[in-house]
Amino acid sequence: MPERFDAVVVGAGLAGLYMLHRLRGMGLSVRVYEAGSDVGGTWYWNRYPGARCDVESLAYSYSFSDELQQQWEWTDRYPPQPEILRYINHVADRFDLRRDIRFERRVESARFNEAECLWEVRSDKGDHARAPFCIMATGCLSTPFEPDLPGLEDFAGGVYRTNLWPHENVRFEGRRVGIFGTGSTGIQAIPVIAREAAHLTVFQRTANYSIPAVNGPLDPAFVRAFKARYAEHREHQRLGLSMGAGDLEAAARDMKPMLPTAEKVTQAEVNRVCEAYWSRGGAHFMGAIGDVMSNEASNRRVADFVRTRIRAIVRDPETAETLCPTTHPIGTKRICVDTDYYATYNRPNVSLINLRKTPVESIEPQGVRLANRLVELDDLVLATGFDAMTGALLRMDIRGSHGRKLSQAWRDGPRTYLGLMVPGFPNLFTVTGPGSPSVLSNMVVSIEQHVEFIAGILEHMRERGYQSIRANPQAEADWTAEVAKRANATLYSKGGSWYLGANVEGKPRMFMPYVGGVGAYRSTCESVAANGYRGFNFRRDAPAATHAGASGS
Ligand code: N01
Repeated sequence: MPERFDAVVVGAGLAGLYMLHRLRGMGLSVRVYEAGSDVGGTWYWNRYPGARCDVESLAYSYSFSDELQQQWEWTDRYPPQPEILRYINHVADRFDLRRDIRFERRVESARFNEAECLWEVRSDKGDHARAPFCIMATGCLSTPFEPDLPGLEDFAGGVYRTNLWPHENVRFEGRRVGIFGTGSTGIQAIPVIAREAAHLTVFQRTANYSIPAVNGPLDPAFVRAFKARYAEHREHQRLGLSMGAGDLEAAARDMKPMLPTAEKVTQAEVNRVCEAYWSRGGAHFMGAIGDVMSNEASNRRVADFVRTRIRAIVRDPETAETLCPTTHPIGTKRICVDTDYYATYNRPNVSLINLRKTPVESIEPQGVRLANRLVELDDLVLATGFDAMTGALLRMDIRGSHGRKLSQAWRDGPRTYLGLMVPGFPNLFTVTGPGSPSVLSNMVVSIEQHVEFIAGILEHMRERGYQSIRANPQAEADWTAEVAKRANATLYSKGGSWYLGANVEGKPRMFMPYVGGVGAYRSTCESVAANGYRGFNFRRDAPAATHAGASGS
């Protein structure tokens, strides 16, 4: 027997939990389905050694409850995964969220029942929920990407995927470990595994730019001063051009890019400015030069600075050269933030294989077969990333009006209105979907904004007696064009990154996140709302009825 709710939410990570809290606050009945055995989303699955957020603790947290933000104590400048997971569990308990969540349920299908204006949501465990609204809080980086490594299933040792890391403690003492992947995840895991393993071999396909985190315990006096002005800091995150993240001390002092461009000054001047940001640490480094993401000459100079730093840290010149990124402009693949990443290659128990020179032929039971030799290994770690942004949505069978599949609607890439809705899929929302700032921003800032916007829409509908909301196809087309225009004005398209779907063979190449900044995006959403939710069509009757409902508001 199907169960009936006002809304079904898929996912119990930071997005799903806040969505549940907001909807419940509106008096709605909600069912949340979560594939994991507990809350946490990305922070539940990604338990690999060294996992840590690269947005600062005091920013990477909910702002919706002042009591919560005042009372929760973060330990480090950048929060480690176990601490974030504790925080999320605390939130779930504090707001009594678990009672509406069904764990270990992977949603397999969501189908719109046109006649009754309901979503029919089914899980792999046989659950069947019906609700007028369905909200996908499925995360942007939640579907692991399985690399093409022939023979992997024959490997005799342990195979550990960073994004499906076992809950029990994995020990690498005395073991020869190999790792694939030098993105944000690999760069965090490599220094930690290297300290434990007998030997670590890094199989690098693409060298990446990484900035030292300069992590450390938070100074209590700094935290006190920061919390005294939390509201101001939150406002800065919401409206700032810093994508809602950045260096909090700098934000506190309203630090602007120190040079508008690197093009017309000497490299020495560029180095001086970059050095100031490098020594402060973190992804805020990308704010040192104003036009780094739009001017190739500026970008090259910043990249040159990073390569100089790599050569200064890594003692073996050949290893240093292999680690110097040359395949893409800095920032066009997500900038990495590390602790001791480059210095790890000075350890005698770490070796680096350049897969562009010696590709993998196959994985054999004893290790990795390269063109010139076999690297014998006891364990393999795969830090090979995700089918980002669309993966989690497309692996469900989502069907909207007239049974149209989402996979069909997105055959040429994800097209949305504001990253929130897809035409033809009434009453279905995506939290931080493609076409919104999402992965280019502090995710918690973007999650809160989307959840509050969706809650606002539902309130608007309730007040006016509307039953359905649909994104207008023209609004979707205009917004998709705007997202592309913004991206094309930057260097992002030159990165060949997962932002473009480039890491997954056969995935349509389309720059998915909105690069215009969280402030501009928020103003757009506010203006849409103030104009009766421009671009959305509302109806009072069930959509199958012949009478055309109100349009706009
Ligand atoms: O994944 P990635 P990730 N053989 O796609 C390599 C967020 N995050 O998990 O570049 C050999 O960036 C691949 O090589 P290449 C953050 O947004 C945040 O590291 O395709 N190598 C690449 O090196 C981040 O951007 C935090 O040539 C293969 C790597 O695997 C996003 O998650 C921490 C291969 C994949 O890198 C994803 O990061 C961690 C093959 N067959 C992650 N296939 C925070 O701190 C793939 N690779 C918040």
